Amino acid sequence: MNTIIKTLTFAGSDASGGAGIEADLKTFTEYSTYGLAVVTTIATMDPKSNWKHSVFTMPIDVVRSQIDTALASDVQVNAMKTGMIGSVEIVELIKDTIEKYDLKNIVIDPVLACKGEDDLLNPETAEAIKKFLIPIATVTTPNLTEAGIFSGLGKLKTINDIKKAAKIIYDLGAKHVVIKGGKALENNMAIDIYYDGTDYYVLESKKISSANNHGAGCTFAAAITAGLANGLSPKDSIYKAKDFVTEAIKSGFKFNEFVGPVFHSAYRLSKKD
Ligand code: PXL
Repeated sequence: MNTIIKTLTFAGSDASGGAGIEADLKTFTEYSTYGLAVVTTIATMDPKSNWKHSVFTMPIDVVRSQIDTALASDVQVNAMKTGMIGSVEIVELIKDTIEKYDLKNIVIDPVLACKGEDDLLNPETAEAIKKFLIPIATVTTPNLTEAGIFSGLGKLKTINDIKKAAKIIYDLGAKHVVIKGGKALENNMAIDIYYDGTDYYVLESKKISSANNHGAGCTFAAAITAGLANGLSPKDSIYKAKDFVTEAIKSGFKFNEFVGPVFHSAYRLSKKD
């Protein structure tokens, strides 16, 4: 049936289910879209070593074969996103794929590190994301660390710093920039700043005192993607995604002593109460 709306993610797998393609596909489904996924990396976490992350990057041929599979349908993908990408060559392949298939509604979530992990993914990969993907983004959703790196401003401490970074990232070519301040800013509110090239919007929600927010960033970007796929404007997609992820965080739960993921079905279930 050609009326089915399709969403595509290029992201890493998080077997614990909160982040990565697991978050993306669940979110795509919550928005009543048909999700497709190209796995770029597999992240694992070691329960015997304080949940230490390891990242296994997919061989380029395997990524290419998945792309051929995912895009083999005659019906266009309505929107797509990127998440964790393990290598420069995969970044370049994604850019080439976007051009070759003329993909539209592109959400770039420039994941450079998992929360709590100090090591950035390979810095060359960060450079490649900045050079090849940010310029073709319909929407990009860096967190404070990522926005500091892409803007060259370093540590962003105030709303004004964030606004400056958003403008610099917009000037790299992204049409809509949302910087996720989240809980990091010293304030009672979880604040994100959205810049569309003309205006700055402050997206606020009450800080939720929950440690169970693993996957919030992926879920937010996936919700924006699915909003765009459903025909919402970038602005409406971003605002709805903020509500969606706020509910998901409110219903986050303790998975084990190390991690608590968000619950991706919470927005839908909250509407039924
Ligand atoms: O939250 C960032 C992130 C993205 N993608 C994958 C991850 C993580 C963090 O754990 O595992 C696959």
